[in-house]
Amino acid sequence: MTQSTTDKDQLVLGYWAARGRAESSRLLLHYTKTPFIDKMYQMGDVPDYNRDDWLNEKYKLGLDFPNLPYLIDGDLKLTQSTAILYYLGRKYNLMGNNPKQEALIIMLCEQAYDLRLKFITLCYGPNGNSPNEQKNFIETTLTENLQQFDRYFSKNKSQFAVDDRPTVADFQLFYCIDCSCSFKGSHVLLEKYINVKAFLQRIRELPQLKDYIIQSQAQVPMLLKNAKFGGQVSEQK
Ligand SMILES: N[C@@H](CCC(=O)N[C@@H](CS)C(=O)NCC(=O)O)C(=O)O
Repeated sequence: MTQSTTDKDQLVLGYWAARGRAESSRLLLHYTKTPFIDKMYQMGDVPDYNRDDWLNEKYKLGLDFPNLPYLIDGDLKLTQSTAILYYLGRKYNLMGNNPKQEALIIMLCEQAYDLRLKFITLCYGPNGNSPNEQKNFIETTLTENLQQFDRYFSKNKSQFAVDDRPTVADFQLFYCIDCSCSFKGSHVLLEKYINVKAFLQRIRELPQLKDYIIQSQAQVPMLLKNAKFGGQVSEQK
């Protein structure tokens, strides 16, 4: 991972030492082989989850709306994870070839993000570790979403989500669906929704991403340390 370097022209993507809201952009940057500083802030351990590593810098970076993730690209200083993702998509020509494709990309990204939001709401909530709540999530939210994504992929004639080459949608869909299938028992659904399974596999096997995905899943937790589920690497599939 590109943790530190001295080139001041390099992009800087700042986030916690977690995949979280930064990972789709990290996937894009790795896919495009863009050198970048993957600035990871450390959160303290239980019980305080000290945030000083970030707070010491938060208001010194010149961000209009200081938050994580942030992106610094020369004089452009951005926050809001989807603004960052779409900016990188435009910059690296991964936002489709026409307005129709761009609209589909945004729809898919937001749809995937909504699923992930429901997943993380459970993970950070008091019942994130409850097998019953996890089972309920799998049987309701996850089933409904995978069914819809599966139907979309079965109708879609292109090789990737909206085109014959990857776009921003592929990184967001991959990351959000893959995370949301982390509870024990989710794999049964992936055996049923084979178009979703095939899609995830196709992204996982992209030569530009293969090693990075294995490495980040092995080393970087999905969520922050204060999550009831997903804050430790050991909880990952
Ligand atoms: N809507 C924002 C939410 C950003 C956000 O909530 N960031 C969390 C981590 S996921 C954070 O810890 N921000 C640092 C802060 O609030 O100072 C986005 O999508 O980027």
